[in-house]
Amino acid sequence: MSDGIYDNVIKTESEGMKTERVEMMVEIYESVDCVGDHDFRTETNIQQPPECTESDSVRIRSSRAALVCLVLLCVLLLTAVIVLCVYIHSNSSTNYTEETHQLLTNITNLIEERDQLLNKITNLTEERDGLIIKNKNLNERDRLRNELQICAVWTCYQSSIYYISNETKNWTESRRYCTDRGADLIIINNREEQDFVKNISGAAVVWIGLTDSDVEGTWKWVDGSALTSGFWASGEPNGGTRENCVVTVAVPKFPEWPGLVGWLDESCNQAYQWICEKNISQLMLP
Ligand SMILES: [Ca+2]
Ligand SMILES: [Ca+2]
Repeated sequence: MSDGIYDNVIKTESEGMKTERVEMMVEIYESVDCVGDHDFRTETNIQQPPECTESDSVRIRSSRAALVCLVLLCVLLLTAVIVLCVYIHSNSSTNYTEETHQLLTNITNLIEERDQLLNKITNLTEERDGLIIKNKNLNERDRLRNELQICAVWTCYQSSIYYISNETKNWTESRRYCTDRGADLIIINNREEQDFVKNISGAAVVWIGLTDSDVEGTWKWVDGSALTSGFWASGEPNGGTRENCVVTVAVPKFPEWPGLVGWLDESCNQAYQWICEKNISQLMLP
């Protein structure tokens, strides 16, 4: 009897401990479920303790409140952005308008300045043209004055004027003297001109514009024309390649050679007087 009672007591105590263990496990599972997914508990049809349902409600309300606050904040932020954009746009438009006005003013000033410069250019051009005409007239006057001075020094004969030098030079320098004055060494075309040269040269030996420097024996005038007939002295030309320029002698230079009158070929490096000839028609050229 006592053993049965003892066994019953032990059995009762074991069952009580098992019951408490089961209740503790249930509480643990319930706590875990509350922390975890609420919907999962709903789907598994686990009965929720009153404390868990109230916590969820508080959290949902908090979430809703946070969501509302977030939406309001977004609306406020969007409103602020819109207001800021409108302000920037209006301010920029004002600045652009002022800048455009300033640029138009500058363009107008530049156009006026350009017109003034064009007027100045026109006036300067007219003044330049006037000075050019004035300078041309002065040059023409000086040219005519020089020609008159030349005519006072040079001798006129038929259609040409002639200048006989007092100094002596070689043939090349003598010719340069003539060309520097728009003339050239004399070209004797006929007997009358040869007699004219004889008269103005007197006893002088003078260079004339005849040479065979290019081709020995082929005599050419300074204008490039070939010699057709000449007034060579007796025995001339006789210098070969040593004597390629021509002088004319009006008076026998050596008594022993009385016939040495007319043209002689001479070394071009010899120094003699010279005669320049210029056609009257060249006086009219500038
Ligand atoms: Ca010769
Ligand atoms: Ca000779």
